[in-house]
Amino acid sequence: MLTLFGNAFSPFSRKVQLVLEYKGVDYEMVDGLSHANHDRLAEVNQRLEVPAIDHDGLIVVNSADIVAYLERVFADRPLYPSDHESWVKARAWERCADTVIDPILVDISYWVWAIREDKMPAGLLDAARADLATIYEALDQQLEGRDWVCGELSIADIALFPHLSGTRMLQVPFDQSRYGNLFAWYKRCRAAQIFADDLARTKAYLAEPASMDIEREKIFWRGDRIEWILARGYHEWFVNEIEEGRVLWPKLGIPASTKKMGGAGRG
Ligand SMILES: N[C@@H](CCC(=O)N[C@@H](CS)C(=O)NCC(=O)O)C(=O)O
Repeated sequence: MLTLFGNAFSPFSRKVQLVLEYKGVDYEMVDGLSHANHDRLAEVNQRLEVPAIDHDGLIVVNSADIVAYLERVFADRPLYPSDHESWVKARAWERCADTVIDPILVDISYWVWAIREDKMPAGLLDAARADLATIYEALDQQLEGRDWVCGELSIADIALFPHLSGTRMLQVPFDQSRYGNLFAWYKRCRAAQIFADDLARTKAYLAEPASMDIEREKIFWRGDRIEWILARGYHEWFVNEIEEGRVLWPKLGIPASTKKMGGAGRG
């Protein structure tokens, strides 16, 4: 039995769910960010982050580790390219999605979904647009002459899609006139069943009242997201957030020695 502790609004959780769907793995989904499931999530991930999976009692946390685990255990329909160069590229784009694109988009999203009375600090949206433009440009070049980021559909496409699907709503879209290859790729993704299903799940989740049962007053701040906001000069704003009590810190994510929390081999 495989349980995904996820959330339909979390790009990392969506990445893992897309992989499960692509590989045709049966799983049950628990909304790990809902207040109602707080204790269940704490049992599998001390950091209180989604995604995490429980596969017959073996717990795996962190999306890239989960996907690597799924790739080992469910080897059919591989998502990492077999040739070395494409493998390196696919990992690099997965990492870029996780650690570069996610921080920018999430850091400008708080004024959309969080409960707050202030406005986005001046210049933050422009900083996001400037940084994203360099990423869109690189992706557009990478997609020249290719249907998918690394040739065949791979983890690169799956990791990027959930983030890029939110860019219009966050007012940082990639225009067809400037980024034709990227725009065509996004259309190609949307036409594929797994991505269409992913968008439908997120849309349905946002429309239901249960989606309000997550923490929306305090922001959960972790490494990459802090790095981007500080690197763009918003340290005073960030310190004020801490002083005003609007920050939630992740707990220490130390692997436990028991099978339930650990990384020991299965079976
Ligand atoms: N490096 C982690 C990042 C996961 C992450 O940032 N999860 C966020 C949701 S997107 C989370 O669980 N935040 C806790 C919260 O918002 O309370 C991964 O790749 O799985």
